[in-house]
Amino acid sequence: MADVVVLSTSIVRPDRADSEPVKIHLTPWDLFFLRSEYPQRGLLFPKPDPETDIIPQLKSSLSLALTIFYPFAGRLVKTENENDETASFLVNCDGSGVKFIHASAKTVSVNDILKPVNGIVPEFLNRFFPANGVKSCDGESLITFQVTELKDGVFIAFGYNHMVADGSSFWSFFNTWSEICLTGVNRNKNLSPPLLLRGWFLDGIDHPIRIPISETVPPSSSPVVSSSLLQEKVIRFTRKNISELKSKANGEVSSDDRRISSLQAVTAHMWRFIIRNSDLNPEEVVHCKLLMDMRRRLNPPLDKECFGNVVGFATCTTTAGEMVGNGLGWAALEINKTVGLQTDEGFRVFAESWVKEPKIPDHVGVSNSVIVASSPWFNVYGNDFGWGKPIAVRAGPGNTSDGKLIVYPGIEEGNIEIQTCLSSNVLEKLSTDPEFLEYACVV
Ligand SMILES: *[C@@H]1O[C@H](CO)[C@@H](O)[C@H](O)[C@H]1NC(C)=O
Ligand SMILES: *[C@@H]1O[C@H](CO)[C@@H](O)[C@H](O)[C@H]1NC(C)=O
Ligand SMILES: CC(=O)N[C@H]1CO[C@H](CO)[C@@H](O)[C@@H]1O
Repeated sequence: MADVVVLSTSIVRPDRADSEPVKIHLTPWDLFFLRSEYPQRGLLFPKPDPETDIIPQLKSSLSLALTIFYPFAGRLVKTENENDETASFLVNCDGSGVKFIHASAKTVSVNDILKPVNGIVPEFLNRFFPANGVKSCDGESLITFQVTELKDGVFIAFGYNHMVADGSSFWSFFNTWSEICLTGVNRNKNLSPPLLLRGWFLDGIDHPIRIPISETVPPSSSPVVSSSLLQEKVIRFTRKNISELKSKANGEVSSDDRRISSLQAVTAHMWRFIIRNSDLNPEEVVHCKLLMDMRRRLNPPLDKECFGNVVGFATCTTTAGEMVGNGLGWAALEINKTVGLQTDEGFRVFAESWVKEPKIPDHVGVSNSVIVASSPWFNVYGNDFGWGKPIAVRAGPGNTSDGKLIVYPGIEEGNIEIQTCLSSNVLEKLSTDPEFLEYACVV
């Protein structure tokens, strides 16, 4: 249905660049994403005043935002170390710029995205995203934008290299960009304090890290689950649903354990009902993987604002039988304990053993697992470029795998929305399961 016409493709460079480019060395957690696809997100906006030409405004403010967040305007540099068949990588902040696509899809309206048929995230949405299939190791623009003008709205989508930034750093950049665009900051003014980079915090680990060449090339075979069997729906939890789930979970555990958070209760609810509707044998092992911001968990902690990728994976493991035989409180407590185990020590031990034999996954999914990414605390709806706040957020293709849950704040304060990717039959059963729907609804 949707004809997407590319009107222009250009490179936006930072307003100014240093003559001596900063080089960012990559940690084991960065390199872990070497073969993963760019995460992609997009915001749906109302239609701007037809008199305003938004593209030049977006580009000039982007150029200023890139002057502050200069690592995004750099390039990934690969060096092959000839003597031992390894390669090393770094990000050279050389001001090369970012790719910016302007497109038009005048047959698509805002409601085609907000109220899709059967609640299934429509396939045409994929064509509004600029980095489909791009992997971190491809060495392209470290962030890519596509602004698609719709019949009655605008979709601003982007894909970024996860080795350069995690969600927390990405949204801080995006918030700065929209603010510059809205307020039209003077070019000569000092925009904001200089970006705080991470620095090398891994004592005893030499950098650049050397990785066997065989681990650094894109995977040739496609993943086990063909993406055609996968479908996505957005599941909403209202503020009331969340507080009810939280008190239910805490009510089911002993009084010493009553510190299960809202997000842990919501995640546990999703995980339980996905497993219940997956028809697994009781002995099958199931996982819940949570991407976590490690900044404040390191010792000494990194500043909350520190730019870069500082995520760790917390993996909670059980069996389908245990899961079905236990309640919400039990599952939430399992998650709570796993989160509590993510410490500075564990993080460093992982790094030390990883560098001895670097292994890079083709993609982060494994079978029978849910993967929880993104966060309800990101400032998504505060991004006003000058013609109104966003009306929805969606994730685009990019290692979308069976069990991927992308968590966002809802447009109403206190809500949580989860873009849920599952094989179509499990998704269908989940979204019609009355017990699941007691605390959630499909958008
Ligand atoms: C969950 O939210 C929906 C929509 O507001 C509401 O109808 C339902 O009663 C809520 N359920 C609980 C248990 O809070
Ligand atoms: C749950 O997590 C919170 C925050 O990490 C922690 O303070 C609390 O001790 C945890 N509860 C249990 C029972 O592990
Ligand atoms: C793991 C997984 O499902 N990867 C998919 C990521 O997206 C590409 C298309 O953009 C698919 O080909 C992969 O199957």
